Amino acid sequence: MTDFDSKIKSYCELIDAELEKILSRSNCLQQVVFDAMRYSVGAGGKRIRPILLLEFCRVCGGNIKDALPFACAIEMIHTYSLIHDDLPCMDNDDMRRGKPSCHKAFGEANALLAGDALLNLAFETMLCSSSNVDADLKLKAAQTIANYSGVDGMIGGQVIDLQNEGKDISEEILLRLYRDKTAALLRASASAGAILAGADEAKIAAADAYAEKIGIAFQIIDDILDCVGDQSLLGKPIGSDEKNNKKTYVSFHGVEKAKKDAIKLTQEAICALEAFEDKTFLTQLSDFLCTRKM
Ligand code: GRG
Repeated sequence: MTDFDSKIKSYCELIDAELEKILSRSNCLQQVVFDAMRYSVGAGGKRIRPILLLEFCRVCGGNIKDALPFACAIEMIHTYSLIHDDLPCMDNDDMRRGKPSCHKAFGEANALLAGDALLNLAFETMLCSSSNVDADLKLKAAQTIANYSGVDGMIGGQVIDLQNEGKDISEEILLRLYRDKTAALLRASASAGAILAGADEAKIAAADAYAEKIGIAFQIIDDILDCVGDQSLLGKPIGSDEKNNKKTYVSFHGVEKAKKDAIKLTQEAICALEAFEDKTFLTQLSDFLCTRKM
């Protein structure tokens, strides 16, 4: 195993153990919703957002144990967005992370409530965390996460996406959509990690700029995988964008240019890491995301 793989593994173990602690509950009257929350959180995501948060905290001189509640919170917000996105009133997807989506396994009402509950629990986890981090920094990190995941960020992106379904949108709107729907939560993760470490504004801005670039590249890669990916690795059928007549970066430019542009954005992201002394893992993570198959 490479150093990079073992670092990913140890981050994932730390995050998964903490998520398990936060979400474990037995024999309560609302058990079904806890089961639905645990089912979706535990369904095998890559944990990219919490890893980014912990690593930016570390490279800015912070203690990753102190940032762990925030890392779990960002994964809970990400999972809630996937649960809601799969609902029949949104994308109506039956599979997620290689398993039946939450509403297929637990019914629509329970899936809706599991998503809502994860969002609330995320904020409770951040605001009640008993770490050594200064209260002002915790507040600033939670505010940043609220802003990027809300109506001016991820939710806003989802609204623009739904409103433009089947329409002939411009490339400018498409990129705005990618920035809000996909890059915003990655920006929240990187910025919150730097904030919790007490980084200065220049470092927070560099973390944010890095995550914006890899976020847009991430969505372009997602479009490529939907076209030419391996559905057994992706855990969901491919070709859904074409089937739904959805405008994507690939439909504008084709797979080859999309690949080139994702590489260019990744290189620009790596340039933003100049602000940090220890950038080995983040550089490797950028390349890993750019060449991912799932
Ligand atoms: C419903 C509020 C609300 C928002 C939905 C996140 C989102 C917005 C929709 C999900 C579908 C989608 C294509 C989102 C773009 C971001 C993206 C590619 C998410 C998948 O992230 P991964 O690959 O997932 O990190 P895992 O399963 O590895 O965690």
